[in-house]
Amino acid sequence: MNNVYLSIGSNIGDRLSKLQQAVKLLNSIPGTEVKKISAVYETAAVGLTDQADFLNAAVQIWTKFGPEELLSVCQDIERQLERERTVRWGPRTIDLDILLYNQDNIETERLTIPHPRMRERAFVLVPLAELNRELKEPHSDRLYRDLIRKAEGEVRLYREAVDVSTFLELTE
Ligand code: A4P
Ligand code: MG
Repeated sequence: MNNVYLSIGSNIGDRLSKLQQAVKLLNSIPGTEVKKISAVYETAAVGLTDQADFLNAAVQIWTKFGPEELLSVCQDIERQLERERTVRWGPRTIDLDILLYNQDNIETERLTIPHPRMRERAFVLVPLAELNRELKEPHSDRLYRDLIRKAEGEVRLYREAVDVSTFLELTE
């Protein structure tokens, strides 16, 4: 099994429900198991700032899928949750990004892992470091939690961390 960390985010409609549906769909795929989910954070938009606040969380999964297959799985879930893919960095019902795949460095036409912008983004680093405080950048000694101080964007706790089955039952 491969140990993978994902970032999930939503800033349109029922944001919490979109995160829950994404986690549920991930968990329902044979060969993929959601191990842990961080607290949910409400975050100011980074990049294209003139848009609604996001809910963001990080998820740890175990999966039998290779990186490219997993990307297709994530994109399939985005489609199922009717993500409107109009503007880059713009509003979306759901976004699933692969942050880390084991401790591999991956560079293909479709995929860059570690995710190229993750180390600058508080909405990624805060939930990620919460899942695993000892997590380091592949091939470097930097702990992700040590990058938080210089990272960009406002992050507020929205829902405390709970186990995966409780998370799926939270209501707004
Ligand atoms: N791609 C390359 N590497 C990866 C990876 N590690 N994981 C490619 C996932 N995809 C990866 O992504 C565009 C292409 O990136 C994919 O087709 C895939 O082949 P996308 O999800 O279709 O488009 P996007 O998300 O609009 O663009 P991008 O570049 O992924 O944007 P980001 O960097 O993910 O930023 N602010 C807050 N507060 N919270 C957010 O969640 N999200 C973004 C999106 C901007 N600002 C935000 C948030
Ligand atoms: Mg994305």
